[in-house]
Order: sequence, then C-alpha cells, then structure tokens
Amino acid sequence: MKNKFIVLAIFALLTGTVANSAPLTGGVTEIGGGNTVVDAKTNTPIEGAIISIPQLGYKTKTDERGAFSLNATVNDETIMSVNKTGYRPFSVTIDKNIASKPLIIGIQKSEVMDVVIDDSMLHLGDDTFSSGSANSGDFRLKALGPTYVKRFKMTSNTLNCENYLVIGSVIGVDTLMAHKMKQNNIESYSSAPEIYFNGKKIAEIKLNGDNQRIKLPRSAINPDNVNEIVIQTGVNLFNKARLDYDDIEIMNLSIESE
Ligand SMILES: [Ca+2]
Ligand SMILES: [Ca+2]
Repeated sequence: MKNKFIVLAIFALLTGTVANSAPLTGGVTEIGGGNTVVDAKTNTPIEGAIISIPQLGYKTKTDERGAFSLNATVNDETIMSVNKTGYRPFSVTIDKNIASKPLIIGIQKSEVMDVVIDDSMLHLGDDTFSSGSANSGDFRLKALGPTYVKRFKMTSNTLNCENYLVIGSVIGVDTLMAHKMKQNNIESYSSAPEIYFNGKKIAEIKLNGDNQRIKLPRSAINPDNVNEIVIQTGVNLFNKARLDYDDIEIMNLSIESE
C-alpha cells in the first residue's frame, strides 16, 4: 500500500481562477518522496528555498531536488515559513502530527505589485499568558508590545485592482470564537485583535490559521504615497485587576493586488 502524504498548499485566488495545478489541490494525495518545495503552478522542484521555524530557531534549505529534512522537534502548533526570492512568502501552522509526515509545499511566484510588509515573526502582547492559551507553550520571542505599525508605499496602479492584506499565519489568538473552535482551553477569552488600514478599522482576527486575506477598501488607499497597517492585539476581557493583552504571533504580512 502506498503511503499517504499530506500536502500543504495554500494558493491565492487570481482573478477568480485557482492558480494551482491539479495534484496539489487536495488535502491528501499520493506523491513519492519526502519533504519537498515545488512551484505551485509548474510542480517544478525549487532549490535553495529557506525553511524556517522561528520559534525553534530552526532553519534549513532545499537541495537541487527541492527536498529538505526537518531536523527539529515539533510538539505543539508552530509556524513554519518558506522563503525564496521571486516567490511569495509562504507559511503554515504545523504540529507534531503534520511534521511527522512528508510535506509537499507549493509556493507561488510573486507578482510585480506584491508588497512584502514583513517576513519576520512578530509577537504582540505583554509576555504574560496562561498555560492554557492557544500555543502558549511555543512563545519564545519577546513581545513587541500590544501594537504593530508598518508604513509602506502603494502605487496608483493598485486603484485598478482588488488589494488584500495577506497574513501568512497567526497563532495564539484567544477569542471566544477560538475557544469555541477548541484552539485553546482557557475560559477567560480576549477581545479580537484589530487591523487598521490608514486609520480605518478593516478587520478583526477572530481565529488562528494560515493565509488570512483581508480586502483593503480602495477608497482608503493613498496612491503613490505612504500607507499604514496597524495591528492591535486584543485584551483579556476577564482580567479586571490589570490590563492583560492577548499574546499572539504573526508571520508574513504582505499586500497582494489582483
Ligand atoms: Ca498577555
Ligand atoms: Ca494568546
């Protein structure tokens, strides 16, 4: 019997059509080999892609066959990121179960108008959290504080497109919804992290997960000028004694225009 391989492939929708090839669309498929990074469109193996697990301080590279081994011990959910020049930053939340199986990862070529806002791991909060919080066992990076602010340029061409803020991965969000979805096991949930674009609130992050896409209102864009994204983490709604920010980790922020 052939082994089953979990295929992790997250693909953006390009003008309404799915830009990936058939073998990588399913959740589980049968493809030989170990961990591999391929081009999502052509299935060609990608050499020299950097695989990192920031919380473990782990980094490795794909060989000429696009193959890599994960010589890291993954227990709780953690974020794995794949970076390669010319491709969109990719990240995925993995756990012990996923990491123990061969991973086939399809990454997408970047488009001219893509803007990478941040490809590092960001920890928002105050470094205080209960052991039952989502992914608390994995937090290693020091918190930046409750707020992340980043300014970046957007061209006037973006006014002819649909523009999205893409969040590669989010872990540690302790909202009521995350609790209901069993992403944590604490009763004292927090308000949802909020996202602002040029001062206008555009979304709340209610759940942990990968590839969260938030549409940017066209009327709020400053064409050929500086634009600003602010992410404000939530507040524990049960801790009346002091302000307790929800500790969360975010990886890979970019703007994609389609
Ligand atoms: Ca906290
Ligand atoms: Ca948290």
